[in-house]
Amino acid sequence: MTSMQRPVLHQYQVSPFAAKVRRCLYFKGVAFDTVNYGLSGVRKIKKLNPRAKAPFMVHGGRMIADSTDIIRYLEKTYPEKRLIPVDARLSAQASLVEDWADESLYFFDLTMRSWPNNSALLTEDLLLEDKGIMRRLFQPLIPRIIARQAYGQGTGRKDRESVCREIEEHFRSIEILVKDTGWLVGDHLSVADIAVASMCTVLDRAEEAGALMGRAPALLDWRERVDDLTLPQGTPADQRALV
Ligand SMILES: N[C@@H](CCC(=O)N[C@@H](CS)C(=O)NCC(=O)O)C(=O)O
Repeated sequence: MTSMQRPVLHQYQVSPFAAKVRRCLYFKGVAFDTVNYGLSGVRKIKKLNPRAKAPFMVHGGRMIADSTDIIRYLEKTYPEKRLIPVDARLSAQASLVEDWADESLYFFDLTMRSWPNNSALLTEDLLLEDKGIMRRLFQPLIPRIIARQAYGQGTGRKDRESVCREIEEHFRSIEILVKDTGWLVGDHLSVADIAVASMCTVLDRAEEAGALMGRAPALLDWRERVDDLTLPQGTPADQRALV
């Protein structure tokens, strides 16, 4: 293990991208510090990360932005417990699955959680760090801001029935992929499992996605396996998006 200082993860705590990085750190047994931001922290984030997005990590005088790049950095810096397969074909598969989680599943999360029946929980989650006037200012705007992001990407333009049908198909695909070895890629936990499980954890907070996952036993078993290896022991179910 490196003798450098502890990595510092700058994050929106509820972000599935931050969760993905934290799970890698837990799995690798790397001690780290966090700096949490609320929605009112965008200006502070921009000063440290010109892309103005979180998570980003500061370590050994470097700033690394984007969860995918952070994990590649962690893999190089702490290679002891690998999360990126050595085999080129498996590594390519893991990379594609990770990108699918980040760029497709994420927008199902934004779409479904901005629906009126889910938006109170979404608002509560996103305002975890915001207090006072900023909280009151953002509160009524959040579902619309999130729905606009999902609309811009496209998933948010689809009717509810199509969105539910598509996410159910994605859950079925996950079940098929984990059937033989227990893992999405190859026969070990990889970054692919961590990226998809992180998205499933937040998707679970949408009533409809939670109900569909509840009818996917192989997916639930696989999530338990991933959680056992990548979350602190004994994390209660309702804290799995946050630790
Ligand atoms: N590709 C990035 C996505 C990060 C991302 O979209 N973060 C969101 C929070 S979940 C964010 O910073 N949004 C602020 C913005 O878009 O201005 C990653 O993997 O880290």
